[in-house]
Amino acid sequence: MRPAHEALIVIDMQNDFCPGGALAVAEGDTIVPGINALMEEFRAVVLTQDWHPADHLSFASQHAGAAPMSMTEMPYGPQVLWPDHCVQGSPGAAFHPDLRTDADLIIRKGFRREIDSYSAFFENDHATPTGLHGYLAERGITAITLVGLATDFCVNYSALDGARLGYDVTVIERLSRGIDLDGSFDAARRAMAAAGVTLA
Ligand code: VGL
Ligand code: ZN
Repeated sequence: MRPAHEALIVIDMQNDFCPGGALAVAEGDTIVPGINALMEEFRAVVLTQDWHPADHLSFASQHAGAAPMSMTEMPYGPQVLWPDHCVQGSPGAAFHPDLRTDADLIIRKGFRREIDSYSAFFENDHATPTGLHGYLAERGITAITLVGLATDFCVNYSALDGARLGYDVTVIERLSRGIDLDGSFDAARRAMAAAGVTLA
């Protein structure tokens, strides 16, 4: 059993990010058994859930003529326009049916129409908090292990924010899978390594 100051954070293990989903990550479903097993080791387990209104501005469908996976400029910076995914209350937003959901906390993110939220800690303006940092700090947690989807987006942003906030951050690559949009997978691995994140 891990010490009480370590938490496992399971990022966005939802149907829409698994094969057959709206924004499927290749082999996204294959990591579920390993994640379930790892939960046994941790005294603190947090799940995140991508949770968008149907008219979320990260959806290409909200921008006339925009193709999914194209880029746009938002007030907070560049933003990928995604296919509609993880719409609040839809089957695609539900956790993978085999994922253990007996976690301590579920953090929902991306629920404000105007702003996307990849990181478990901050929205994409890097300023609006999700509340996770306060939760972990109050529990005395100083080390976090990240697994889930997608390595190069939500896992990456969570790892970088976690390191910036002073956590000891580990990403278990065997229990994460990436989207890899224009080299984003290698770029994310390099950014995490440079930030002092342990890629295990
Ligand atoms: C994610 C794209 C859009 C993720 C969420 O979980 O990595 N990626 N929304
Ligand atoms: Zn999303």
